[in-house]
Amino acid sequence: MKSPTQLKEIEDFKSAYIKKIEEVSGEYLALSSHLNQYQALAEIVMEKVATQWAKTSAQYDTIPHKRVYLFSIEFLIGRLLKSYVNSLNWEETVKIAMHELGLDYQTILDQETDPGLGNGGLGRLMACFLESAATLGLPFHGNGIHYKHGLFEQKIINGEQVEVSDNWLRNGYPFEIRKPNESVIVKFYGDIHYEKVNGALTFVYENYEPILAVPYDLPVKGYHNSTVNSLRLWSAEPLDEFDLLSFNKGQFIDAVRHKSEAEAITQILYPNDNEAGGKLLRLKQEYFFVCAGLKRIISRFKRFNQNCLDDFSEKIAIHINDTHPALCGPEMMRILMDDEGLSWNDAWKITQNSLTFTNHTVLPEALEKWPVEMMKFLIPRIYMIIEEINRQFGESLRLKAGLNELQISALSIIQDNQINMANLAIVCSHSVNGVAELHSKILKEETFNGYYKLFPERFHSVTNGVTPRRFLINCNTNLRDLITESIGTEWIKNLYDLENLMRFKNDLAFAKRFCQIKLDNKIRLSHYIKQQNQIVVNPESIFDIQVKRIHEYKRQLLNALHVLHLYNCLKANPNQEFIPRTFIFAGKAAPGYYFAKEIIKLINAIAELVNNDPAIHDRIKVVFLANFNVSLGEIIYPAANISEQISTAGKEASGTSNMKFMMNGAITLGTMDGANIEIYEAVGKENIVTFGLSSDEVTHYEKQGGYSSIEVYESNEHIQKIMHQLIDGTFGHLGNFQSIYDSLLLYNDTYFILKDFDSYLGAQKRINSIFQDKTKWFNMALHNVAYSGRFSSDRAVLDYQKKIWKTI
Ligand code: 26M
Repeated sequence: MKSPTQLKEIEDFKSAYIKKIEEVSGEYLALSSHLNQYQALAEIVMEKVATQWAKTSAQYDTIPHKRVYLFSIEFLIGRLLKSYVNSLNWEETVKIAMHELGLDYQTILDQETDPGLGNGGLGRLMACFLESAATLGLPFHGNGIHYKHGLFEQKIINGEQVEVSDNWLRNGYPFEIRKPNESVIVKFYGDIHYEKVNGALTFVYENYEPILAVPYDLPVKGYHNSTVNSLRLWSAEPLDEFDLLSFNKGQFIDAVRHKSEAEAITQILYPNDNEAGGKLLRLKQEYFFVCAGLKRIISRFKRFNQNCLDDFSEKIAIHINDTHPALCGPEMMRILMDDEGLSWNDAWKITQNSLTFTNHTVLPEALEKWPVEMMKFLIPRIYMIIEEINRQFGESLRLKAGLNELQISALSIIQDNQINMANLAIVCSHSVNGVAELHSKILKEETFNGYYKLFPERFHSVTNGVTPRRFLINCNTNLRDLITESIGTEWIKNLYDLENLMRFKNDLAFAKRFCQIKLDNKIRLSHYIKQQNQIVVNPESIFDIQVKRIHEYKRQLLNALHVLHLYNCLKANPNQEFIPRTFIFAGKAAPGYYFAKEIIKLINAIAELVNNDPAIHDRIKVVFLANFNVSLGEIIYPAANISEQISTAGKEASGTSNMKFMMNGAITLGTMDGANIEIYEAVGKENIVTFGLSSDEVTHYEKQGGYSSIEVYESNEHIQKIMHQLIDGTFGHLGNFQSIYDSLLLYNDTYFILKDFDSYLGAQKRINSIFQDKTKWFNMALHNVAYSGRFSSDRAVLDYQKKIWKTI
């Protein structure tokens, strides 16, 4: 029964909506397009959010609470309309109103583009942190780049990845506000020389190229509260022609050239994940959003702080998310000295006390290094400051820490004529952390050991987390309702409360509903698969899923080779008892990463072979879903039985899809890597399936130059068979996979795929036997949901507040 207030709310909503449709489309509702229907809803929702936004900003201005600014080159925010509606507690009203107006709510929601302003884990983590901080009511804002084109859209054509440019802004974007009056100028190139002014030697910076940085603000709304924080994304624009002429006395042609060069800076997100590119434009992006963001933060702070910067670091924390914003160190020094007139020492204190740094990967190819020449050329003043930071740091190591020259050069920010950005970030910050226990331990003992020995107190660990609002509550509404009916609503804001679900471990009615929900989610995914890939899958089969960026260290290849092996077994022994499986893959490969693209090709070739072989009788199905993004994840996570987390131990810093799957009741099949180890601790060894070398064992082999993959090959006939199939024409016109064969046998299998193969096979067999025992399986799945509390990003953000930013 609806209350009178609810009825009125629905009626008010409907009339506002009908009017809004006319405003956005110039048509009556009956004639409006789905896109117009979406735009109208988005505008109404945005108006409501904006009211709370203004209020939150005003409150922050009066209450002097320490603010956190998160600097990140990626924020993978996902679609926002449903999130806003649900966080406004408006879900029911909107759903009923839409229904009564004869509209399909889901179709309307599907009109929204999914902003791909990030590559994967790192960017999505930042979006989860923003959502959690707003839900916790904390003053916490993001600072990043307004890419015109986000991560490419992936199509699969003839089994291969084809990249299509993304255009998330094509229909306009209703959830951002452009703030031209808060624009700032960012300066590139130019010359620096010293001049004597009134007897004192000062430097002059001239002939630089000014670029206008224009902010777009997006509201970040807390769940069921009135906090709305901001995500500020900077867009590069030319100074208007008039200003430009007065700047460089240029001609018209120059002005046009300047326009496209300026816009180029924020045209596109670099599509590499875990690999540093070394391109000038990328360095420009990094400096661009750091400079613009810091300038605004500092000027705002002065405005509300009687023009005084003394207690800046007590009131502001600036977080460097991976090394991409590491220029925060020297840029802050530049602003404080050159613009604000502080001495080096005063500026340094403020800078170091404000900055904190998180590392997200230990892969050597991902650690950013920029050529000195490039830095000097593009941002000469910043280079000067980096040199001076490095000189003083070296000096302090020499004098205070008593290090010799060899030790000092190992810690130097400038090495082999390159700027080591991680070293820069560490030296300029007072805190460094990894993103899971094992990862932080590797940082301390290996990657940054030299710094750890010097400053052990600076090193911390904060395990990642994901927001349960997006990855459970909004995407698995049936499970949400079951949980709420069983244990109340407290868990939504305190995920540890899910432990109360263990009360239902012997409750048959609960178990039945729990399992039915999983089945329904699998049916929903099956429809999607049918529609996208024209493959019919069996929702009763085990849904075994690996979705993440395609990368050698994540070992999609291990998964794929196992599928090929199962196929061989079934072909050899067609009448064996076999528990049906659906293997689902999704993920993008960096466009220039040849080997990752070969892996996609192989998965699709295996799919073609297996899905169409009548001897298999549909007992194995292989599906590669194109264009993995946040929206697709929201359909996939709730439908999984098995969460594949099979990286080579020591390589995956944390992983976050492991947490999303877990919350939705999937069982982790994983190596002892990243946060898998903590999932193991949370659920207990009975409720996870692990396999493979440990990180110590991997390191042990690596120190000896690797293991011998040929030996493993020679002693294992299953492996011999699948290896031959890669090159013997098994895949016919779909191609031979010589490069994969070579990487495993000729180049000694850097990621230990063959070494871990048997152990993986054993783990998969254990899964089969558990799956047959429905009660046991339910129990394991329940444990996973119930103990996922510590993997909420609420917990992660609170840990940062306590340990890193010291805000509570
Ligand atoms: C670098 C240079 C040029 C272009 C792109 C990059 C680049 C982009 C993203 C480098 C690294 C990038 O991300 C690294 C990353 O996503 N790391 C992942 O971070 C997650 C959140 O902490 C962890 O869960 C994953 O384990 C880790 O791989």
